[in-house]
Amino acid sequence: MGMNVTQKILQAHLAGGELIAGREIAIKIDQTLTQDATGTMAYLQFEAMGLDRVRNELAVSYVDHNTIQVGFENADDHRYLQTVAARYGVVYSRPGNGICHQVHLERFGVPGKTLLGSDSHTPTGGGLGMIAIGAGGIDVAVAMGGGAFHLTSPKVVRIHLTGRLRPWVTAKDVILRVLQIFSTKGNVGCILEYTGPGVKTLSVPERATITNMGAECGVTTSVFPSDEVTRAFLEAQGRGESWVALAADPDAKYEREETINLSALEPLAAAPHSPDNIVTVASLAGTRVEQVLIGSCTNSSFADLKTVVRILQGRTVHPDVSFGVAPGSRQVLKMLAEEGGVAALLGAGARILESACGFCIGNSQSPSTDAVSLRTNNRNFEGRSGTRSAKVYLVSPPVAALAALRGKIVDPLAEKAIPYPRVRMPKAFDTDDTMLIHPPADAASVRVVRGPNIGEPPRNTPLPEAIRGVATIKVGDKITTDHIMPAGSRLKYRSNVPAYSAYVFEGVDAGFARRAGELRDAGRHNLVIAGESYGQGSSREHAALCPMYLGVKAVVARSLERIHTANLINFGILPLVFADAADYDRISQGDELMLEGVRSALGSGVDRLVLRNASRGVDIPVVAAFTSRQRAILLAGGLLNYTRESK
Ligand code: MIC
Ligand code: SF4
Repeated sequence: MGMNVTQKILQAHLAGGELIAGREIAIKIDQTLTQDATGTMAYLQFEAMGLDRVRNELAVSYVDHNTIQVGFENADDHRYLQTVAARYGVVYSRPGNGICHQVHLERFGVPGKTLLGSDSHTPTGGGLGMIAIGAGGIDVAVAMGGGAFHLTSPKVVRIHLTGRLRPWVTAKDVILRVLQIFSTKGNVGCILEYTGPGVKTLSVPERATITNMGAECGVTTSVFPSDEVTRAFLEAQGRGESWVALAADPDAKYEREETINLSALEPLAAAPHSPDNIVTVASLAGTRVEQVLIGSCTNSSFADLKTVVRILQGRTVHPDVSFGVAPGSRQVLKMLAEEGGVAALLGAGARILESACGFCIGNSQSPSTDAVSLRTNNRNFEGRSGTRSAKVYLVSPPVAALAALRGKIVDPLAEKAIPYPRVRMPKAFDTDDTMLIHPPADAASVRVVRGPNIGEPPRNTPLPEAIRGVATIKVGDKITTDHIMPAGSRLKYRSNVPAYSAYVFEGVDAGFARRAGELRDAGRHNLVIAGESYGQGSSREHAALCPMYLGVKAVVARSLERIHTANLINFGILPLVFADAADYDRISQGDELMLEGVRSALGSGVDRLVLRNASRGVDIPVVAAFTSRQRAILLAGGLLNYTRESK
């Protein structure tokens, strides 16, 4: 039987299990990437594993998130990351070299390889025909140590592309359409695979925009075939030898199929406060805009920014709009500068921002109170921008550029004054890699430097026989990891778990951390009660690690997202699902809850537990469906304890 691209890559990397959708498989990981906000913990965990050198083909450590450097903490992290990379054989991408996903696509991605990254947008690599998956830092640490990555064998969903994008309609509109079809929930365990005649009309960076933001659907990853367009991109990056052709067999099977006619798409936007709240740009025309920001790992390629330059050239940004541009990489910025694009942007009144995550993670450029902010990134969760009352719309770079000029949202299809600039992909990119530092061959004498803000990752205790405590918090649907563990101005505590833990659920219920800490100190347990799709969004394992530190032992939800579930297990927190979703209503915040005999139940392979709500005198059945490996990790109190025990 024919195979699709996903199956071909997974089959070639299979290290355990069978490719039957829904079963657990283990795959060999060729490449890993980390970024600084998740990286310090990942390397501390790698060090705790006691290996002498990374064992996978290529490990790259990027510094792109915490580059704002207010106070010593970020710079201390960078110094640790640089020295630990040299010590253990990791390539170090210096701050200023660009956003991990953009740089990895340009300089390292290889069709047909597997990539595991400690960032949820690692699927960007799918634009090059990789199986590129986001995971928690500790899973990446294990992969750097040569260990396999465990995942659910995916349901492969085909997205068949026909037609060709019209002027002013872009790859961003394709992925916004995908989000309209699939939404941000209910897609756990799926991989989106793109096929059809429309594929060859899209450049690699356009494909990468699509696979990048596929992360918002909650899928495992997204993948494109590798074709002549891929070859041309790699050749232009001076890496033509990395190219291999990769396509689905004509009789390949898929679990579900959707067709998108690129010719019929129109400019779309994700309205506040969710990436799947899709509306047409035309329906927003006339909305006044106070801020426009172009950049992020979704939309900051050379072609994206050149399109923006051509729209803005010789024109001036509206006086009421604060307008910033963050090129995705040093390569993009340098090439724009060499062509005069930076001068054109400055001439138009742009603020040139660092080639880093910056505004996207909310560590700068917070909008004014109640402002409408148009951004080209991938997440518009409430408060992520740093301003709770702001209304963030996610759009394509040309839609953003037009709004910056006019001070209001413009329907580009009705645009008369400015012709749509069709930008060609360059024949050769600037491949200056001087901000990549390769590790020395003999690293035994390298001293790893840790600043005072960098603490050991805290250890959990083995799972107790009984969990007895309180529903310390009850939250609703679609709680993201930004709700659980805010980034933005709190980012500098990423390497200091006790300090960072004070902000768990900060924007949802500022009293949570104090209450949870008090219960923990009194020897009781904390339980989190949640609605649907708990743990959407980022891969940050701090959303499990910090609750663990506060004594959270279980999360009971209507449904849970993939990376967060894995992170909870990795830190010894039980992720449980209501057997009957209606039982969510039978628990209130503050109720006394008990799970008796959990250890024995898990040890014996039982997949249902009874949660006793002592405050109401009711028993609630909950699903504890884990693989035998996950049970062992939970019993040990997390992956670090488990890895030590199984040595
Ligand atoms: C994000 O976009 O939310 C982040 C910040 O890149 C996160 C990683 C992190 O929290 O460090 C992600 O997407 O995984
Ligand atoms: Fe950085 Fe934003 Fe991309 Fe996350 S989504 S990696 S914060 S640019």
